[in-house]
Amino acid sequence: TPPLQPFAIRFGADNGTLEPQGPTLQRRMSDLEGLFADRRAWEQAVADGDPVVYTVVSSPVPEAARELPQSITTIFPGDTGGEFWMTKGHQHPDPQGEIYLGLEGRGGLLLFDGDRAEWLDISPGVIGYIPPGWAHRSVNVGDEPYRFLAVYPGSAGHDYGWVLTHGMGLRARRAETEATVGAETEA
Ligand code: M6P
Ligand code: ZN
Repeated sequence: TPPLQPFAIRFGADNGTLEPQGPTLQRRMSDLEGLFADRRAWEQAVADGDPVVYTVVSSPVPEAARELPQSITTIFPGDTGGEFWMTKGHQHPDPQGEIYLGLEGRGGLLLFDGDRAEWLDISPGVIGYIPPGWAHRSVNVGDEPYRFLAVYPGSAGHDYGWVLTHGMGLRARRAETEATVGAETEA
């Protein structure tokens, strides 16, 4: 397909929409198998109505080489076995950078290069930079929806198997006594 023509995209920072809009997806608890530390709590949540954990709406810019797609992800508030709701997380098979811009709510960006793990607090107005070669996962650490804009190279791709094999180095847990960030080393 030939490159797109110039066009404007209106984004609704307060409702997570993009206009014009491209593909959208919804990830339910059952789509997050093997990712939460507490498997029993995950199974229970799937049995208990399999809630939508997050949604992703994309602009019409395709995931194709040299294009620059964008998407808005909304992670709903919650925890499973004390671990905050989060995206699956992925590596880019073609290691290229990405940026996330916080739009609403309180979240975090968990980064792991297979050796070092980093945690960035993301709130409205904060840009998190994902360098090439770092797997990335987003986490909602608040009690309202957490929403961010992602901008990434169209040929970067998504490798989800890497995270299942290597983990993400850290987990974000709800503290026992208060609902604040608890990023802990993986057991
Ligand atoms: C952001 C971008 C997308 C990604 C989405 C959900 O919007 O990084 O490329 O698909 O988050 O994350 P995941 O693919 O890990 O479920
Ligand atoms: Zn990515």
